[in-house]
Amino acid sequence: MTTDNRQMWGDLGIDLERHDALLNALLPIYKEFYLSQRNRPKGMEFFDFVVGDIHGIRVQELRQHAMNGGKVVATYCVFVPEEIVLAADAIPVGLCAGTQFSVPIAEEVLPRNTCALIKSSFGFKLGRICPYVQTSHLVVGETTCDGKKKMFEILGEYQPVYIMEVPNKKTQASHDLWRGEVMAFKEVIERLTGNEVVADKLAQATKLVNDRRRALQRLYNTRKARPVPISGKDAMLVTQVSFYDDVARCVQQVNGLCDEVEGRIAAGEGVFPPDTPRILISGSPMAIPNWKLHHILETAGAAVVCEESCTGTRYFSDLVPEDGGTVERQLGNIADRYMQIHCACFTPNDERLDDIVRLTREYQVDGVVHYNLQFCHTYANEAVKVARVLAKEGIPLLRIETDYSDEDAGQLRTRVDAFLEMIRKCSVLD
Ligand code: BJ8
Repeated sequence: MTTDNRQMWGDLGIDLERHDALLNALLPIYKEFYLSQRNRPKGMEFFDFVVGDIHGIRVQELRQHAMNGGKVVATYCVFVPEEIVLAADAIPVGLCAGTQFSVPIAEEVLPRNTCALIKSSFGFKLGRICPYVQTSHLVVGETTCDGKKKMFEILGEYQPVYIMEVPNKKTQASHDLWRGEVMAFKEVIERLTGNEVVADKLAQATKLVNDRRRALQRLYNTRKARPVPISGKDAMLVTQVSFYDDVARCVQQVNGLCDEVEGRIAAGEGVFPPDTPRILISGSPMAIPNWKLHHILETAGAAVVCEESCTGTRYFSDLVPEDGGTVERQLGNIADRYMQIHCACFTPNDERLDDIVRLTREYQVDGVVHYNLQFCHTYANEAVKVARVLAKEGIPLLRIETDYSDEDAGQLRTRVDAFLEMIRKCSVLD
């Protein structure tokens, strides 16, 4: 932690005492969860550095951009089209919302029976402990779930907020509504930056964001191998970091990591033995630094091989067509691609069920853990259908409802142990 960083955080209005406490809590957890893993790919060193310097160089870069007259646009949801932000020479940054640290601060204002992701993100702003939100000129919210939607109204009292209306159905009228929202967002970003979104720049930005999607798809494809060449914890960290790192740098680092990991596959090398139970996690997103469930599973003898979530496949699965054309046409393509994100806020959302079944096959999964943040009603209710469809497929399911605290870690560990035991017994009987 350098004096320059402290100066920068002070200038950003950070509560330094709280911020010190956050970093002092976070870094030992990272060491325990991540650095204790054996046989990690060397390419993870970059991501270790990024976490070790979590509020350092990247914040400096954003600040420099702002000092040069550029804008920083913060987001909380994978529905916000980053292509448009980048095309206007602004920088999109996905905000952290994955720590218990900021939850009690948020509970001074928000109802306690709100999901931890919402409370964590709001607490970061209220407690002035996140330099990313302090650096941003605009927070873009969305009307996905009720809790978020209403939190954004209150957040707007502290920070400029713009809310995109995400429809709740997938009808033609919903598609039209969303296309209109994407067009309106372009105008908001143009007004914020003073830069017009022109066709060439939008095509370049689309290619760049697609490159990141392709790199993450490539990384996830390596996890289909047996033995799995990278831990679930590491793979998820890569995705989490990609939400706020520079997009081009991230593409380069992820592809470099993939070169190495693909080499491991060719050499038959893995991080866990080949007979390790393979788990798909499906459900609510896991924003950085939420590593709790992965850590419990992988220290209990499982390998997390895929996440069907917005910090997993929903983030990068589909590409935007890169065939260019007018701004209007490209925005239409962007809108259509984002409507393929199967968030539980949609009704019906059967495509997500199809995705889960398909992923269990592609990743040769032995069991699914449905991860539900407490008080997240959309995913909790959708879990009923997930359970039915997996029962039909004969795939074991463990439903977990939790928050960011450590209070239930012991109980979760017991349930995970029993689940893995059951999977092992089933595979012996097969
Ligand atoms: S597209 S999943 S990132 S909304 S966990 S805040 S749903 S109560 S995060 Fe999400 Fe966009 Fe959907 Fe993805 Fe509400 Fe549930 Fe909390 Fe959630």
